[in-house]
Amino acid sequence: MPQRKPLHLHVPEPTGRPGHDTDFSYLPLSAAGAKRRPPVDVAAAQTNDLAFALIRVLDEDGKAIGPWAPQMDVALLKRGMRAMLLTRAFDARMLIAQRQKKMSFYMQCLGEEAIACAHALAIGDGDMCFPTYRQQGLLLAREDNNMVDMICQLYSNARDPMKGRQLPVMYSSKKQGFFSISGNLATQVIQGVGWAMASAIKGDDKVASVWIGDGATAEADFHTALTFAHVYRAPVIINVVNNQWAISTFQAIAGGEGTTFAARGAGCGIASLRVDGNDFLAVYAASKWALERARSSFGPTLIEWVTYRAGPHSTSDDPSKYRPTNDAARFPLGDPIERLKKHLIGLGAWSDEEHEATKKALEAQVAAAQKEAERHGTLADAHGQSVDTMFEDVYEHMPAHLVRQRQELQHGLGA
Ligand SMILES: Cc1ncc(C[n+]2csc(CCOP(=O)(O)OP(=O)(O)O)c2C)c(N)n1
Ligand SMILES: [Mg+2]
Repeated sequence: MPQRKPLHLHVPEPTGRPGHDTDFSYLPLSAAGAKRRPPVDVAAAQTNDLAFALIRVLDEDGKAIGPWAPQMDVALLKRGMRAMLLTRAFDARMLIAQRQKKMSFYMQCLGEEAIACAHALAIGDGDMCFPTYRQQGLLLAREDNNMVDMICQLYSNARDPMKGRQLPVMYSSKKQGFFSISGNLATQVIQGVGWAMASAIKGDDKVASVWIGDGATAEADFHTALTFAHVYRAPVIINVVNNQWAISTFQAIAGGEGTTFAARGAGCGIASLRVDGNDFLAVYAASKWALERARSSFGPTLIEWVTYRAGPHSTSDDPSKYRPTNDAARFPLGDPIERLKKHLIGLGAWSDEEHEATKKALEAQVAAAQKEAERHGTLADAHGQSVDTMFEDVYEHMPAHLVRQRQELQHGLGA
């Protein structure tokens, strides 16, 4: 009898760990301008090659090249630059505020700013985003954004629009097309696809844009949502932000080894693109393409945005324990702000001086909003909502047992 070899499992490992560099050759790249741009009514199967490519617009010199180079005037590009700088300044200041105990928790999107900021410029009023906790740029890029409200939410203070019922960073703003964030990862993909289906059933013209990280795609909800999106050609964009990490877990553990996250869409009959997420122009162009496709009832698009989470997962994380500290600097797609800066300077529309002056002005804007928010308290000085507000906003008419419990609480607190 021939001896059979014992079976064994494959457990993917990142090539880099603290003390030795990552080999980024695991990430297939394409040259800027190299990939075709199909018409927005293309059959989903005709995009399959684009799920394994990397759509890029900005070349090494900061020039916009190829069929995906979008029509963006200088004013819009500068708006994008300001949005990214504002997002970075906001994150930096809120990180310090968390260390000062003014909030319990914070999450930055350092290195990923182009994705939410460019997408925000592409999306239409009335469209609904179903974001994760790392798309603060969707709000910060909007001209009608209220930064004070955002900081009050982070502080869980008396003016917190979420009344202290949500973890800090879980903003919600219906008016701004920013659906309440769910801490239960992947649930929103299914909800967002459902929202898009409802929009089509009503005969409305609004589309949904749903967001998920590489790690969370391993959840069953993601796959169920893809099936619904495909079957009914829901007017939705499914954004998978592949920032290489899910806390301390490398993206290969969620299934990124030997295939791509965009390929999940291709496998489900959904038009799929894999895009350089640190290329502001590519993000804008791909977002516009998918929006037009959805709005014309040609069906959903899945976009994998390739980027790198340059900061810790959250203020509770220490990435130096599981990855090399120079990883973000060595990531082959660079920094999104530096790349757009090079492009704008190349156009003769920006300079180092203007960059620094804009950064300073935006930092002052964040500081002023923070000061205003602090008038309503922070977590540290316990100026939160009164406890008995937790009984409100669930039922139109409060049931008797809750009225009784609230009275007991008020009585107990007063005693
Ligand atoms: C269903 C569920 N499982 C686990 C968690 C805990 N958790 C919060 S964030 C996170 C990592 C998610 O990584 P990814 O989807 O790649 O998004 P990223 O943080 O990189 O933006 C995990 C495991 C959760 N919130 N919900
Ligand atoms: Mg991730």
